[in-house]
Parts: sequence; structure tokens; C-alpha cells
Amino acid sequence: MAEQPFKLVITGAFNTGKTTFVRSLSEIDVVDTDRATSTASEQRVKSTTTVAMDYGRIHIDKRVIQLFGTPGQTRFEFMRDILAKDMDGFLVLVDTTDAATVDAAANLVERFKDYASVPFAIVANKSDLSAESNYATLRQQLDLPENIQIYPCTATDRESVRNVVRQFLDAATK
Ligand SMILES: Nc1nc2c(ncn2[C@@H]2O[C@H](COP(=O)(O)OP(=O)(O)OP(=O)(O)O)[C@@H](O)[C@H]2O)c(=O)[nH]1
Ligand SMILES: [Mg+2]
Repeated sequence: MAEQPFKLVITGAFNTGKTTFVRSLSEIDVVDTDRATSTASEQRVKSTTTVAMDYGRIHIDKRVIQLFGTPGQTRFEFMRDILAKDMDGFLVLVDTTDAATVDAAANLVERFKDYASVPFAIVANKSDLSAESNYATLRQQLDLPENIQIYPCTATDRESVRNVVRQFLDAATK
């Protein structure tokens, strides 16, 4: 019997790169729900934001991975309950150039752990914009145990994203 698809949820604060992550990786046309940003503070950062979800799909070693990106804005957090249903694992993105995204990540780790006891990891995104290569401080800020990985990533680079997902799946399914 064919293996069940692995449902991987990609979460993180506003502007951490979730939609980019799913878009870079997906083998199918991504279903995204980006709409124009509505507040001045959002508009200063970017012109669109995810209001419901991103959906993409890839194969890794014949296994089908379904990718579900969440919105980053707290006003859409009701979508988390829906997207977290029956997930097999989750990734929490941090924007390494924006310290505020770390607090949000700590909070998201707790929320998603409450949904299900599944493997998860942190993705230190926008690594092309940051000189950081030692994530000891980030680990401390997130109060993350040693067995939880932090993967550096450049979500605009398909190979980088693919590497993260491959390593995560290897660790999650062994
Ligand atoms: N330099 C660089 N830019 C990135 C990277 N990942 C994402 N970006 C940029 O960061 C911005 C935000 O990316 P999105 O993918 O829209 O972020 P998001 O997390 O989906 O945002 P929301 O859905 O609004 O929460 C875009 O301008 C991306 O091009 C990266 O690894 N490096
Ligand atoms: Mg998005």
C-alpha cells in the first residue's frame, strides 16, 4: 500500500518567508491566498500577506509531502486550528534579520505542541541576509532543547529549502 502523504505545516510570524518557502519547493502550482496588506505598518514591510493558507506538494524519496503554510498575522490565527489538524510535523520560521520574530516563534512552538505531539524544528530563514551561523543565542531565546534542530535556510533558494525539508524528514521519520 502506498505511504500516506506527510502533512507538514510551515508557520512563523509575519514576513518570515512562509509563502516563499512553500513556493520555492512545490512541484505543483501553489495555492496561495495572498491579499493586499491593510495596515500602514504592514504596508511598510510588503504589499501582500497570506490571509488563509499556502498549499504545495513535493516528492522526496518517493514520499509525498503536503506543505501547508499558515498566515503570519495574529488576526488570522483561527486558521491554525484548521491547518494543524492531523499534521505529521511542523516547522517554525524565524526571520534572522528581525528579532521580533523570535518571540513569536517561541509562542508558536507552544501553540503547535498543544495541537499534537509531532516532530518539529526551527528554520532560521533569510540566512543570505545575516552573518549568523551559530544559533546558540536563538536556541537560548527559544529555550529549545538540544534534540530540536535549527536549520539555516534561504527560502528564495529551492535547494536550500529542499535540504531543510529532507533533513527534517530524515530525523522525523527514522
Ligand atoms: N533575502 C531573502 N528574502 C526572503 C527570504 N525568504 C523570504 N524573503 C522575502 O521576505 C518577504 C516575505 O516573504 P513571504 O514569503 O511573503 O513571508 P510570509 O511569512 O509568507 O508572510 P505573511 O504570510 O504575510 O506572514 C518577501 O519579500 C520575500 O521575498 C530569504 O530567505 N532571503
Ligand atoms: Mg505568507
